[in-house]
Amino acid sequence: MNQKHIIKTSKFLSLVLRHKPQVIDAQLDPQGWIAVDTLLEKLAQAGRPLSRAELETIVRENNKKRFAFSEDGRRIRASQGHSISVELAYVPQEPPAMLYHGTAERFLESIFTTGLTKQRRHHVHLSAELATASQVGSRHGKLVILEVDSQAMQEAGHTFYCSENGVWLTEEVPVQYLKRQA
Ligand code: HQG
Repeated sequence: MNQKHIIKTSKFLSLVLRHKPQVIDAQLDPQGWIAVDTLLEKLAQAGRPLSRAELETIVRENNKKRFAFSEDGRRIRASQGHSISVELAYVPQEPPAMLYHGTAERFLESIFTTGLTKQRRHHVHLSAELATASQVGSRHGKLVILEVDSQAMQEAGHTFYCSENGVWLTEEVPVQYLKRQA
């Protein structure tokens, strides 16, 4: 598998495991899992054949560790980023004192009116690393980095979760905890 094919397949897997399992006539369980055998079978039937070894390569090499196998290796799911309803059983965790959110300049007016809201996902996504926030924000347009006072939020009773691949998640970030990075 070359790099291009890996990325293309990985994007298709994100679609299936986060947003639209129906595109390959598959179903996820309430926690977002699907049996690996079923997934491979459905992919083949949909004309997108993938071997177990190729799937393992994708899971291992994915730059953001978007997918995870169950402990016994029989099931797979996306670690975060779903738009369909799943219960990932995240455990609340204490965040670093400050987190970052990368976004596009054109969203700022709205963000500084209502705060960061989760849009079509289940949470607002934040990162501990500036580099990650920059990448995320650049996808949307002219990059702006927002600093989130996660310490003050936590003290005020907001809950934070950390996904298996290190993305920080929370319900919303009210305006008073946001600052545009100079
Ligand atoms: C913005 C990727 C207007 C928000 C990344 C963002 C991440 C508002 C966009 C993960 C707003 C939503 C998530 C408000 C938030 N008014 N705009 N009140 N509140 N926004 O893609 O955080 O590659 O749903 O700033 O790496 O960009 O998929 O969220 O620009 O971890 O694995 O609305 O997606 O991961 O965009 O990215 P998204 P995001 P994957």
